[in-house]
Amino acid sequence: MYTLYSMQRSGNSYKVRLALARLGIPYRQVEVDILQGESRTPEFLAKNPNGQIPLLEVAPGRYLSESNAILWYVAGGSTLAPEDRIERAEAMQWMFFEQHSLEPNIGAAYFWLNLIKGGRELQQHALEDWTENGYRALSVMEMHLTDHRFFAAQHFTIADIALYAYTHLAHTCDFELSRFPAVRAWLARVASEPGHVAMDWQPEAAEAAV
Ligand SMILES: N[C@@H](CCC(=O)N[C@@H](CS)C(=O)NCC(=O)O)C(=O)O
Repeated sequence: MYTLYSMQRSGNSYKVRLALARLGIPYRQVEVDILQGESRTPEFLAKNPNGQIPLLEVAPGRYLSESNAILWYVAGGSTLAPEDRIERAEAMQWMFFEQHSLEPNIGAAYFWLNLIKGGRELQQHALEDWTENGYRALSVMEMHLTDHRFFAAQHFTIADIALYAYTHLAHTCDFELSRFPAVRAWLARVASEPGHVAMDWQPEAAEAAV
């Protein structure tokens, strides 16, 4: 059985929980509190030298990091991971976009405004850039979703899971989504997919970090 090192309030970790739930794959979950430095201990760094979650133990002693790489691994062979050459490349295109244009802006705003006490004051200058670039990313998504139901392969894929994680949190960190009707319709579409779970959902086998 997989072991997922994850933090409940981490959007990158939520991507993996969402995919595993949707695929009906059982796993053991270990909560890692990054705010307490639990991803930077020597024990954790031995598993992921990059000191970040999510981290999936795919076989004893074999670890995979980077949320979107984990999505490709767990979804491989399912309809969530397109196999057709161009559809696969399009899914990757949107997952790279997520990491380069969405997560560093909306993800950063979410982290500092929701998880760090006094984060707004500490990051006032950076917040302006995150807001501008986050809105730009939302505009790109809006343009695509105006005439597409999903991001790749014309059906729900891991590209949607990757983009959903931080987009569905955008309203919690000052982003006003009323300007993006197609994005809001897509958020509702993803949330109504069979097997969808919310960010606070945990698998039955969840365990506290030791
Ligand atoms: N590109 C990575 C980013 C992972 C990431 O930023 N993880 C954050 C939590 S969402 C983390 O572990 N931060 C703790 C740290 O960097 O010390 C991914 O997509 O998995």
